[in-house]
Amino acid sequence: MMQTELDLFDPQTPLQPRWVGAQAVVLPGFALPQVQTLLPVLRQVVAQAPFRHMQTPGGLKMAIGLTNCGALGWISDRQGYRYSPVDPLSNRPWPVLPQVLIELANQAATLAGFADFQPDACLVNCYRPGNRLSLHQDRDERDFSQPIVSVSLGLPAVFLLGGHTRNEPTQRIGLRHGDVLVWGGEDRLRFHGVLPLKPGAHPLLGNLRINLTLRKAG
Ligand code: MD3
Ligand code: FE
Repeated sequence: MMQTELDLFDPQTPLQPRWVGAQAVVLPGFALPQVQTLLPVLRQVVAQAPFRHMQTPGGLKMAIGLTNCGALGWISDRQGYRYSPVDPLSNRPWPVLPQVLIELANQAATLAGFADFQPDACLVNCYRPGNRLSLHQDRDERDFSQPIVSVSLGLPAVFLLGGHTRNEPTQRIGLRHGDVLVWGGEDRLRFHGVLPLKPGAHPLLGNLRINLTLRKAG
């Protein structure tokens, strides 16, 4: 059965942080206590700035649906990848970054050893079965000494964590509903990606995986 709640009495419940790099840690189920608050808040964000399939600089349409909230949002078009203070669909500022997300990210970053993390951007990725994210680095932020915090919701995924060059071997890391991943320091610029999402039905999100990445972009 798929995990929907944290069962503290289940000895299998993974509560231990798993360090997957010197400064990269998975906090299993860390977001679960906030999920009932997060989902309506996310619905509000998507109502103001809907998921859309952005163009890559090469002219292809991305399969993953994207939107943003916060002072800055990550965008892609024929001009390239960058952060923008306005949603190009509406020419209006992105929806406000909800306080519950700022606090969740700040608490997770603190546990991982990054004090005072103050995100100003949250990229929201929406995966459907078959969608994948090819190996890449996150290099569009101003200050690489700032960590990134990701929150996984809905269908589980296999995350690929590589090295500092594209050709190094990757480790596979399972990410489930409610898991939070924090990475920074020497792991901040590691190549990473997501394997094709397997079909399934999550009790709260159906056939979707939503990934939030909280960043200090500006
Ligand atoms: C560890 N998103 O939006 S988040 C992205 O699941 C992105 O949607 C993925 O990569 C997703 O740019 C992965 C977790 C993640 C992201 C980047 C990392 C973990 C990382 C970079 C280095 C090490
Ligand atoms: Fe990334």
